[in-house]
Parts: sequence; C-alpha cells; structure tokens
Amino acid sequence: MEDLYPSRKNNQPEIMKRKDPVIHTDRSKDDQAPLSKEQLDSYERNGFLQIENFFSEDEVSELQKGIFELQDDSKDVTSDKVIREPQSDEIRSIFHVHNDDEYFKKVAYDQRILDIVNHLLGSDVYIHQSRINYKPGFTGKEFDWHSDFETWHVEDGMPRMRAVSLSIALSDNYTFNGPLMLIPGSQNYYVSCVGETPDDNYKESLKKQKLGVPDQESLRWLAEQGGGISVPTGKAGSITLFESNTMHGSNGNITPYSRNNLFMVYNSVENQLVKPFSAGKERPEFIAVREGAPKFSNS
Ligand code: 6CS
Ligand code: FE
Repeated sequence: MEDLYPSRKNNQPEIMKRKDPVIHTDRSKDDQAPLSKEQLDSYERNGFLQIENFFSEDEVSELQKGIFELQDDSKDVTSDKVIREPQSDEIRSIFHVHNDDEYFKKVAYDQRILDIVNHLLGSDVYIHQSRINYKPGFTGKEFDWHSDFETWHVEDGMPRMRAVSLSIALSDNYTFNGPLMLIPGSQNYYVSCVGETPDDNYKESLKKQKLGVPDQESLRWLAEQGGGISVPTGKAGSITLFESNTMHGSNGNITPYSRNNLFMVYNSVENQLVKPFSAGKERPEFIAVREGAPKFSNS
C-alpha cells in the first residue's frame, strides 16, 4: 500500500499537507450530528473539541473508583500492559482496559460517545487503543510533543488519518497540573520525522517518547500557524476529542494535584491496520488492536 505519510524514512524533517478530511461525514449532514454546528466547526478548525460535564458527578465517582482500584490491583503486577515511570516504579499507564475490564468496556462503548465518533469518522468504528494515564501530583512526568497518527502510521500501519482520540478527564484539569496541550490547526499538517524505529521501540517510547517527536523548527512553525497553544481546563467528567494527527503533549506535574484520564482511540473500520509503514514487526495487540475488535455503528 502506498505510504501517503512517510516518516522516519529520511534524514530531514518535512512538513506536509494533510490528505484526509478532518470530519469524515459530509458537512451537508450536520443536522444529523450529535454535535452542534459550532462544535463541528471548532473540531474541524482546531483539531480538537472539549465538552464539559459530559459525565455526571456520579459517573465520575464511579470512574475514579474504577481507575484507582485497577491501579491498586496492578501495583505488583509485571505485565507489558502496565507502564511505569522511567525513573521509578510508579504506574504511568495501564493499556487495553476496554478489553480486559468489564466496567471500562461498558464505558468505551457508551452510546453517547459512539454516536459522536461514528459521525466524525463517517463509518462504523472500533477501538484501536485504550489506556488509563496516571499523572500523580509532585512526581508525574511529561509527554513530549507528538502526533499520535505518526506513531500509529509508522509503527502500527494505520493507513489514513481517520481516527479520533477521546480523553475523559478524571481529575480537575488546571493549567498547572500537567494537562493536555494542543496546537490548534496542527491536524492539517503532518510532520515527517527523522530517526529509524528500533525493534520493540514501544518498551521505551511508552515511558518516554523519542522517535516521532518533531524537530523544534517544525513545532515552532506549527504553533505560529495555530496562533499558540491551547490548554482545555475544566472539571473531572469533561471530555476532549482530538483528531489523530493533532500535535499534543503535556508537562510534568510538580503540583499536589494529580491529573488522571481515561483515554480511548476510535478508528474507522475502513482504516484498519496494515503492515507498519516504517518499522519492523507489528506492535502487540494491547497497544494496537488488529484482531477481533467488535464494530459499532449508529445505524
Ligand atoms: O505509542 C502510542 O501509541 C502512543 N503513545 C505515545 C507515547 N506516543 C504516541 C501515541 O500517543
Ligand atoms: Fe498522544
């Protein structure tokens, strides 16, 4: 299959134009969308959309209980799915929760969410990746700038930009506790990065990503074209939807306030994974679903 978004193949970075729509249902069908025209405009223009109070207070309490129970149960577990911080044993992420845990499975396939992502992706969808990210107060570490799509394309063989990430805030997001930062408009440009992907790169990259982090000049350019950097703050229970190629990252957390979220990636069934575009072997199923994913539609 043709590589429309080459990266980690050349020794010079390059900024290319996006070759896929941002919203995959025709805009003439806005009136059938579970989002308002303003929300769709904003997602299309900025590459992300925050919806406050998406989950009720009761739902948030249940979700919080769920993530902390799982964290506690995983404390002494040695598993590739449990990612620890680079310098300590603290849990940074737990992967594949939509599959391994009945409660999170129910959340992942919440009909309100599916209606939105079905519309944005213009097809049935399945979950490509899910994880809980824990960023504890005082010690939580950063995520450097990246486009998720770049990694999924290069390392997982995701052909097109037709996936959307959903982050459910499970603690209040302030500007100062290491919240998600996004570059508005960056979904429209693809930064082809340098560097060759070693085997089993994920063992390192899920602790600290190095490959697929754009060069400083490209990042500066992206921030300039987007008029700066956005930080959606708000209460636990809000959600942020962001397009697979939107450039994002987050700072470390030296405040006393933790920042936790449940993160799920929905991919179009018409965009299923092929062979990695510039990495050797496929990453494991718990990071990049290939088989047996249930498909969900809004019809
Ligand atoms: O590897 C992944 O699939 C995800 N994790 C990181 C650290 N970067 C790319 C992507 O978001
Ligand atoms: Fe990411």
